[in-house]
Formats: sequence, C-alpha cells, structure tokens
Amino acid sequence: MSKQTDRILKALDQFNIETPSWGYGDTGTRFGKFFQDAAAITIDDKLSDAGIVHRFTGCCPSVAVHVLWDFPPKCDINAVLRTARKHGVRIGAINPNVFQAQDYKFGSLGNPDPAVRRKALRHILDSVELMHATKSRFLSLWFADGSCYPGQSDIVQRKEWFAEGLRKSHDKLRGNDIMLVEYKPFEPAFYHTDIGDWGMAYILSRQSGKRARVLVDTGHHYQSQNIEQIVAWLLDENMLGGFHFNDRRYADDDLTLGCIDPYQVFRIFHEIQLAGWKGKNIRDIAYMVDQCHNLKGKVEETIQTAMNAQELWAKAALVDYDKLGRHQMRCELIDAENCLRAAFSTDVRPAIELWRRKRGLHPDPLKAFRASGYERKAAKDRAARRRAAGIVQGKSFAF
Ligand SMILES: [Mn+2]
Repeated sequence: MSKQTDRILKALDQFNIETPSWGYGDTGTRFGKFFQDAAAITIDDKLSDAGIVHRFTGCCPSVAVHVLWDFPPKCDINAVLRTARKHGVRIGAINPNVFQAQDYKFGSLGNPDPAVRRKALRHILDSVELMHATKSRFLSLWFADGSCYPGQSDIVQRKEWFAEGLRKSHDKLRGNDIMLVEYKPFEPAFYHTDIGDWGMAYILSRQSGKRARVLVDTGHHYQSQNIEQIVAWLLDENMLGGFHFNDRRYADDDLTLGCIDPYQVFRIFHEIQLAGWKGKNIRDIAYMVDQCHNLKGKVEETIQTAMNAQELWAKAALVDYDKLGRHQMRCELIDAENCLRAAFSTDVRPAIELWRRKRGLHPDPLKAFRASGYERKAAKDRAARRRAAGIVQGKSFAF
C-alpha cells in the first residue's frame, strides 16, 4: 500500500460526522415548504434514516437532536434510546429550543422580562439533564436573540444577562461534558444579534467556565470572512468546540457541505489536521451537519454530505507539512500554495473506496442506498401514515 493511501485510511479512521435529526423531516424556507413523501414524521423515522446513512457511509454514528421537536415534554427517553440502538446510532449533541415559543418574541436569555429569562434557563437546564440521561457529551446552544432596530435594546445589558444565563447553564455540566456556544451575525435579528461573531462567543464561553467552547457554523459568517483563520485561532486557544457544516453562496443558505466552495472546507480541515500534527488535541472536536434539505432527497443529501466531508478530510490529510513549513520560512509563496493545491487536487476516491471495502461497506454509498429501495418504501409507508393520521402537508409560510 502506498504511503498516501495509508495516510488517507488513518485519517478516515479518525473522522466521524454527526447528522441532524431535523435534516430528515420536512423543512422549508421563509416562503414555504416543499413536501416529500419519504420525509420523517417521528423521531423513530429520523433515527431510522440516520441509521441508514450510517449503515452505508460508516462515518455517521451519532444524531444531533432538538429537544422540543424530538424530545417533547414527558416523552419516554428510554424508548428513544432503544430506537436509536435498534438503528445502530447514538444520540449526539442536545440542542435546546429557546426560540420557538411566543414568549421568546423579544429573546430568551437576553429577554428584558426576567420570567422569560428564567423560562429559557430552565429549559436549558432540563436539556442538560436530558444530555446526561442520553449519555451525550455535547450541549449545543444557538440563540435567535437580538434586536431588529437601533435603540430597541441595551446591548451591554443583554450581554450581562447572557453571561449570567450561560454561566448557570455551564454550572450544571460535569465530567467531560462540553457546552458549545454558536454565533451568527444576523437572522432572525437584523440589527444586532446578542452572540454575533466568534469573538463574542469566545468571550462568553471563557466567562462561563472550562467546559465551554465555540461552535463554528460555516454559514454564519459575513461574505468572504476567513473561516479557516477563525478555526486556527480557536484551535490555538483550545476553544474550538465543533462545527455545524453547510455551504452557502449568499448568507445562511444551508446548502450541501462543499457544494459551492469545497476548497474552503479543505482549508478548514487542513488547519485542524495541521494543529493535530503540531501536537494539539483535536480528538474532541464535534463535526456536525446543520443543513436544510428542502429540494434533494433527505437521506440522499445526507449521504452526499458525508461523502463530501470524507473526501475533503482525506485530501487535507495529504498536505506535506515539512515541505509546507520550509516554503513558508523561505517565503516561497507559489511553492507553499502549491503544497495545498497538490493535496487538494489528488483523487482520493480510490483510497476512500478501499477504506469502505475494509469495513464491509459498498464502495459507493449513494449507489448502494438507491439500490436498497429504502426511500421508496419509506415514501409509501410514511405517506400512508400521514393519511391515516390526518396530517396535511400544504400550509404556506404565512397562512
Ligand atoms: Mn447551526
């Protein structure tokens, strides 16, 4: 086996990516939803879909869950755990929901009303309990909080409320739990967002305690922002918690990972593997997907996502660090850049196919999934269940 193939196989052994339960259900845009018969209806369906993705890709063993959508109040947690086990996956990051209820119209942890802030904190603390009950390591926090108009809010007052709420959430963690703090520059707030960029997420995480880290959602940046630099800095500060991967052309488009700019994902992966090569601990990074599968088949798009991620991770594993370092020290710009390009241009697919064969997987997960007939069967079964339960798909966004 060539040294290159060996390097790819080792890199793939260390790379898993978590799929989101919400990626399997019907979702849409601000303008409406386009429904799919095969879309998951229940948490059982979602775990079944996630299990299928893992069965064909071998690199998606866990599923991120949303508390209110997947674990409504009084649901049987053990039954969900049994279902996950049955489908060969485990529960991954726990995502509280502090943005959906009417109470949160003007925010959650940053709401001027102390009763709403308490309600949000209560829900997050309940989510930590769920995290312990499901043996998940990650509490994944995203807040829609912010304001839409100048003068609407006292920005610094809200920062203090956030610091307090996050500290209290962090206090409930134990052992090797990790609290992930996500940021986003805008949407749904269009003037200021309480946690608007990585610096704010970093400050709040540092103030919360040693188990808090920053979560980088690749779609949550301004155009042309250098995400790999943010990643490199967070790694160097031991503050990189994980990722929500998706791709975009304009804003938070939630498109398939790597579909618009695969070289950017490669550059992010390169910074991570370079840090690992330099001795940083990169084993605890949570690689997760946060996409909206509106148009493509949901399971197919998730499989495509996992395959794209593996391919770009494998390419990033091929960078010659010694050579790169020498060119950097001599300011040999073209040669240094070509070090990255050489790795990026390598066709890693045969090595990835070999990795799959060694694990008893089909070399082409998408082809194998299509041949399995799973989607046809799910569409028939779920359409019938929707009819029987009187679930109507067809409401528009504002009606
Ligand atoms: Mn996200």
